[in-house]
Amino acid sequence: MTNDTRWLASLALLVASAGAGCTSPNPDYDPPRASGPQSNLPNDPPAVARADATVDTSPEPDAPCAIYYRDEDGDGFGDAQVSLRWCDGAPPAGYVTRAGDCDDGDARAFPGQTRAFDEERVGGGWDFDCDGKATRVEVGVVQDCQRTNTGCVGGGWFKPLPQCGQQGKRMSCEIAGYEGGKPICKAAYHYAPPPCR
Ligand SMILES: [Ca+2]
Ligand SMILES: [Ca+2]
Repeated sequence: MTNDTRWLASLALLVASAGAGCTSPNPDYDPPRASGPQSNLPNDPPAVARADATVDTSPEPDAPCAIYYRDEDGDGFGDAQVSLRWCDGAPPAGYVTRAGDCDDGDARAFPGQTRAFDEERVGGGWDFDCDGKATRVEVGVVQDCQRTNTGCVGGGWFKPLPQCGQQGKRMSCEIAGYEGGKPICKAAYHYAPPPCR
């Protein structure tokens, strides 16, 4: 080894030892995050900022237009023949979103009605649940009146059992008084149509 080569070897050793002991921070190094995607690329944006990169600053859209139906009797169902298109949010007074009322002048008649009635609809007919049919609700055949400790039981319809809208003979059992603390029952007769819906 010549003097020149010895000098070059010493210089190389000095450079290597200086690099091994370096502790200054590297400006291009990002420390690892606690969780989420890891990167040490310079100027890497935070994960949260990337997730919310799109921000909707447009104004709230107008309320959508809808068709509303006149509800004259206030039963919550409107007349399909009387409707309007409304674009101002809340429904206009006297109008509802549901159609299907088969008699908008009689609040007893609406889709889904479960009660039955023995007085005809205001608009005529006996279809109170708006299913297109007048259905007679179960009509019991007449039974003798009997008293219980608290009242009277029995009564019912005489045959032939009437159809909706037809007059039929019916017997009811009523309390006429008390004897020894127990009710006295008597039969009462009347003619009426059966309950229908
Ligand atoms: Ca109605
Ligand atoms: Ca019906």
